Amino acid sequence: MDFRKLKEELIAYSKVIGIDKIGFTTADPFTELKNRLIRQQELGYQSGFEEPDIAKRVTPSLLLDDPRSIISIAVAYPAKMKIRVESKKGERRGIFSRASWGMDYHHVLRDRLKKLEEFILSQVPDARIKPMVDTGELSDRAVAERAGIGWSGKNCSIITPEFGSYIYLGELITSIPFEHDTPIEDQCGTCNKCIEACPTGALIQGGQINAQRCISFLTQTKEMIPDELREKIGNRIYGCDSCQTACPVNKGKDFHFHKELEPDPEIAKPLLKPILKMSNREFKNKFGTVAGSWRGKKPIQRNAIIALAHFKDETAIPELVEVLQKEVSPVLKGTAAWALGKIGKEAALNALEQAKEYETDVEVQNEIIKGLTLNKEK
Ligand code: B12
Ligand code: SF4
Ligand code: SF4
Repeated sequence: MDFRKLKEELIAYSKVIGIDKIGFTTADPFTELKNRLIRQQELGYQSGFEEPDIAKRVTPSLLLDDPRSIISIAVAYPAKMKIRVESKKGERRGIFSRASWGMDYHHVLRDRLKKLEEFILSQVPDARIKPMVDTGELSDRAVAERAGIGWSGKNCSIITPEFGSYIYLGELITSIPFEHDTPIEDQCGTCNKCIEACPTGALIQGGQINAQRCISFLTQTKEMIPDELREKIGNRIYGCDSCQTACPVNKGKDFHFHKELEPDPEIAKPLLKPILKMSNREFKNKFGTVAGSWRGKKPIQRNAIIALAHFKDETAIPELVEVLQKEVSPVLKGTAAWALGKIGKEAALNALEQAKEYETDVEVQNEIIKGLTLNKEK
């Protein structure tokens, strides 16, 4: 079999099926990454969403028998909405980060990887292939970097000269010894804009993140968010793009190649108040197809409450009082108490004072007291 020819055919085919960049690398262990992962773990900088088994993360041969190559793919996503919706006084909106616009990218990339796999199998029926995107063991970025898709930026993202960093990544581990591509040279240079732009100081230094402080991570947790970090979330209800919007390489980059990735502005930038009253079914109907719904309704509701506090939206007081009085989740109740304190006004103060009398949950009580203090400071 002429694997060089097959590689050329695969590259040509990838363009037909909606892959924007493809690269090939060896299936050698990721030795530098291994040390990095151990260090990140020691420092407590990991998010906990990563595959916990470091050996599997860095050793393709633990994932596929006798692997000979890894094919990395990138799919570019839009940076701007074609249809704009405005966040107005009394009708405030939250924002999902760009990586959660349009259809959940896991489906989109799995579809592309499946097509590539089928193509390979049509030529090499006994090939062994293992696809993965995001939830797999490998570091999609480390694979992409080594396969020459882009360089690893100081903001941690893989940056392509063509599409910037607004790309999703996925890969196929294969048993075919494809010729490998060469990595791209780091082009960050002396620039430091992403580190300066990070609202929480989560980027410790170029290429190193403390995920526990990253807003993207915080918006995906299920617990109460620490006060100091709550203040920084703004109106982000899922994910964060600040270290990418600050990046000069992304300037003017806005690609609309894939109609499945086109955002519906009512979903990607939704009105905040209705989110607080949504049933599980309503939530699933509205947000079920986007990547940002993977943790369920409550984290998005908690983030919507924080966003309303950020806007000091007085018109949201009735909804927030209802959460404080009727919600079961202590996280939502507590966050609503804090938000009522931030917004101020008499109705908010009255609701907090009432709740202080009957609330039995310690965590919620703490937030009520905090809310009362904030409210009285106004
Ligand atoms: C856990 C995770 C997170 C965590 C932690 C992020 C992080 N930076 O580690 C949180 C929840 C914070 C997160 C946020 C985001 N994520 Co995320 N996430 C992942 C996941 C599941 C694992 C990442 C991981 O293992 N991190 C551990 C670090 C140590 O390794 P790494 O970043 O993968 O690899 C690099 C470093 O190890 C570095 N490195 C290795 N050795 C050394 C040594 C030195 C000295 C240095 C400087 C660097 C260095 O080089 C590697 C290659 O770049 C991947 C999917 C996957 N399976 O890989 C998606 C993934 C990385 N996320 C992705 C995206 C889109 C995001 C967000 C942009 C989403 C958003 N808008 O909110 C943000 C960006 C935040 C940021 N600045 O990184 C994309 C990245 C696409 C791209 N262009 O790079 C991925 C690949 C998902 C996908 N398949 O498309 N994410
Ligand atoms: S995603 Fe936001 S919080 Fe996380 S590192 Fe980038 S700018 Fe900082
Ligand atoms: S903002 Fe500057 S330093 Fe950060 S990733 Fe982009 S080019 Fe690199």
